Amino acid sequence: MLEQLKGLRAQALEELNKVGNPRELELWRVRYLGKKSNLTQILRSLAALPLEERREVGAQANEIKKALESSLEEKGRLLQESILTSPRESQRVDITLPGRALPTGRLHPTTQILKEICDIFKNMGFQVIEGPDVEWDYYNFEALNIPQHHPARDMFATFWIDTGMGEKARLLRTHSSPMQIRLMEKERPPIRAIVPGRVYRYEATDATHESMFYQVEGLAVDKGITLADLKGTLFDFCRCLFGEERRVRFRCDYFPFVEPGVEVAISCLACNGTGCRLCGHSGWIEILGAGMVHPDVLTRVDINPKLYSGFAFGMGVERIAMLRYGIDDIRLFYSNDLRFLRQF
Ligand code: FA5
Repeated sequence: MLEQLKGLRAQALEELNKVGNPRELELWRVRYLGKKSNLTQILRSLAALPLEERREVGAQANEIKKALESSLEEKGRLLQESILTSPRESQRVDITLPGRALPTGRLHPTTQILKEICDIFKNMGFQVIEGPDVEWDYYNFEALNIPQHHPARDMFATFWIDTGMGEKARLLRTHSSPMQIRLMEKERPPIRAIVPGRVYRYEATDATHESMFYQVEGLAVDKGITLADLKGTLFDFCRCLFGEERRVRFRCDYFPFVEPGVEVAISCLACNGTGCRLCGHSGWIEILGAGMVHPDVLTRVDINPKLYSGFAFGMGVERIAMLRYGIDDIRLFYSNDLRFLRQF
């Protein structure tokens, strides 16, 4: 029996060496330490042995049992450690594989051109501020010399906001010019600021008209500001954005809140001024309206027009982006077509 015990120990330890996972370890435990294992059978049969043999075999069997139990415990600990530290085959990372390119986001063409426009004016000393999209009739029209029933209201087809009280007082701003009033109400000259933001018009869309688009308003008020300052500022701006080659047209226009009023157009990029669908066969694309701030507007915000004068302008941002990037339809900007957006 002593020989059998020796062999059993050697075999058990040899097999334990080959165990590679917790499942195999459990099978090993049942085989060598379980109720039906040879070792347990030997321990149970001790009572039937003569006293001398019982002592010797009993001591030996118990020693082997203890040794196998501690080997089992040690092996369990080692297996657990290796599971935690070495990833399974399926989880292993092949560091020799080339990396997968992640799709990167990019700025919308409107955002890109807005940033460029703001940078040009910041370099000229203009501060950048923002204002509300939902506006009062007073700021959008009244304070800009466009009272109720003034025909100029037809220039700005308006989205009115239903206040539930039946009156037309709140609206989605139709242009960025209301910010001229808000600015001059708060600040005293010298003022030099631009205001980028969304504006809304209730009108049919076509290649150069959207119902929601961006404008950048500009305002400069100080002593001695003249139309020459306005012209110089806008020509400089056009040169910075479009380069020396592009032709710039500066001619009279009418806006009730400026006197005199002007509009600036750029020679069409698609046809180079010969006339096409994009420019309505005129060869020019209008990018902004401007003028000298009307004395009545200055008076309304308590700025003395005898002492101060100023210029203002409002430019269409998408129209500028169209000229800059050669886009021939403004409706592409907000149709969320990734094939279009990925080009910028
Ligand atoms: C105005 O909105 C005036 N507030 C501009 C102004 C400001 C004049 C300060 C004098 C002093 P106008 O409606 O022309 O003007 O619009 C200005 C620019 O916005 C246009 O030159 C054009 O570039 C752009 N624009 C106008 N309507 C649309 C439209 N539906 N879709 C896209 N861009 C437009």
